[in-house]
Amino acid sequence: MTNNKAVLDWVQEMVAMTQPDQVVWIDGSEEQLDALRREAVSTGEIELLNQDLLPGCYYHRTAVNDVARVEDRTFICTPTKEEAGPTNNWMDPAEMYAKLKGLYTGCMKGRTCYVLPYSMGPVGSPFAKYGIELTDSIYVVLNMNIMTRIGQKVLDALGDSPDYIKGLHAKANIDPENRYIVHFPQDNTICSINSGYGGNVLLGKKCFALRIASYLGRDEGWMAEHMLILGIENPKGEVKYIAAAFPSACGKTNLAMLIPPEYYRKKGYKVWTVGDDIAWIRIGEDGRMYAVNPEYGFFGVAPGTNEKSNPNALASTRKNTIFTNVVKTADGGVWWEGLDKNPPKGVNNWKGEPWDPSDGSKGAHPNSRFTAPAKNCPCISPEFENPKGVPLSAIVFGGRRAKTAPLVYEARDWNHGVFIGSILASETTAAATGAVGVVRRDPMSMLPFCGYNMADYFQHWIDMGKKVAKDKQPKIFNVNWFRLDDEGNFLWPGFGDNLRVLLWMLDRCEGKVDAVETAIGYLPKPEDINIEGIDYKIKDGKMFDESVLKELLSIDTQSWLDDVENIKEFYAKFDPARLPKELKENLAKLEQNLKASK
Ligand code: GTP
Ligand code: SPV
Ligand code: MN
Repeated sequence: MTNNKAVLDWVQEMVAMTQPDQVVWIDGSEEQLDALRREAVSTGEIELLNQDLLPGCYYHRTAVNDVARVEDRTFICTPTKEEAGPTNNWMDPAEMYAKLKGLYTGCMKGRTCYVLPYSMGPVGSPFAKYGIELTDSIYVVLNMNIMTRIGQKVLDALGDSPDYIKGLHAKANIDPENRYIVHFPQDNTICSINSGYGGNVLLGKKCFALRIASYLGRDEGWMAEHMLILGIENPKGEVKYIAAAFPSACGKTNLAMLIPPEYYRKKGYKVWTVGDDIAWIRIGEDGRMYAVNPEYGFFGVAPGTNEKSNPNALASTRKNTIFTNVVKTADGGVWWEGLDKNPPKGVNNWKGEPWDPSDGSKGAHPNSRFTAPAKNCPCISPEFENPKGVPLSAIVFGGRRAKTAPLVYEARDWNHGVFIGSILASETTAAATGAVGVVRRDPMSMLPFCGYNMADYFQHWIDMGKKVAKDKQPKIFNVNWFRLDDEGNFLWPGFGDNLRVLLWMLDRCEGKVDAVETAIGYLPKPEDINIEGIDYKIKDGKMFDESVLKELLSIDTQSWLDDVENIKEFYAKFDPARLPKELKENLAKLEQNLKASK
């Protein structure tokens, strides 16, 4: 399939180490993919779902101990520990290569090694980057076929160039004690072993498009971010684009596909999805920031997805989709918590065990997922494949905060916006193994995904801002859809109604509304967030109204001062010489402002 010596030599070397019985190159043809689907069905690796209900759809269960990203087993192996920084696990590259060699040697005996060429970004576009993943999992090949552009066309576009990202994945024994997800940024290499779960094994996604790409982007003057990209079309037909960084399982897919509330739909507003997880951002010829989605599909959280919360995501999963760790129903359909109020009876849970929904246990894993082609999405943007990307009007950061963070606020300027991103905090979710619901700092939602020292990453953000003229810089905002009342109910309706907040942002970008200057940044005047038509019950006897909006826009100075102490502790992890002075200045200013407003 290729004469590329750099590719052939590397494949040969990896095959000699892993010792598969066969090597199969993936050309991307439907015939080959279909044969693989049949083979995986015959071995039970995947199950065919009801083809009348869900044509082209398959079902998969992972090992019970292998259901999420493993941050404690994810490494950035730069030559020095300082390059990886205090927020990444690090090991000396030579030591790690030796350890991995021990684990990989002979691990594909009796198996087939698939050689999978893939592209992040449209093949042949100047912005695309290519990778080759070696894997012994048909499930991985089939998922990568949905999530990326694969096959012969990628090798043709790569030609003789040695400029590709090497990825070696082996399931081995799915042994959690020897599970490693390792990045060697200087070698353009990713090694993954002993997992079969999404983000650990679909190497084009978090490993390449974020960890390796963030490293490349710093050197090459662009940015790889954990962001959705959406377009908002107004009744005049003008479309403005927003990118938003929220930590895992904090609402990117939902916001990217939102359906405007009826009030806005009637007026002619539309939302277009460009991406739901990853944005590569470059400065375009006109000096503005442009974002592309390097992916080709959605690897979305299933629980909570329903006809009301996210009909576009649901519609995207009705054909040619792979479901992982959800419930398979008796008629060959799928179910998960939050799909509807009728859990199927007499079927197995995601673990494959008999399951009784009335005992309170969950049928689907909280991090169960669908892998759906982006082109299935009813609101996929016409610009989805535009190799130049879309111009950004605004950048949004957000997390899950029960208290403290208001519904929305705006940065005073780019550097203040970088500061706001750097202090992003959120409650942990089921998307990674470990405790759920613990507040942690997750700068730019990149804590698990930054491929180098995060202090240098902050500096890169500051530097990128300097390359863009002030009037062309996207405005930066922070949002929190997850504020709770004292009984744990969401105060804000969320989902489609989030558009109301995005429209305030666009009004700010166009200079159409004023804001209130506060200690933390600019807040909306409550009357500038349109709440007409909101019909949201917070709890029995309490409907959303203007007073709730005011509460959502209030700032509790003491809890912010407590947060400042926490931010200081977080910043103290970094080498003070590396942490940008602009961030330290903004932290000092925040503290000073809060004290003055007390
Ligand atoms: P990753 O794929 O892990 O990066 O997640 P994501 O950021 O795309 O999150 P997603 O949109 O899948 O949402 C995760 C969970 O948050 C789902 O259970 C949603 O139902 C819930 N969620 C999303 N948006 C909102 C919102 O506006 N309000 C509330 N209350 N919940 C939301
Ligand atoms: C996330 O955890 O942010 C995801 C899912 O998007 S995974 O691909 O597993 O990383
Ligand atoms: Mn994600």
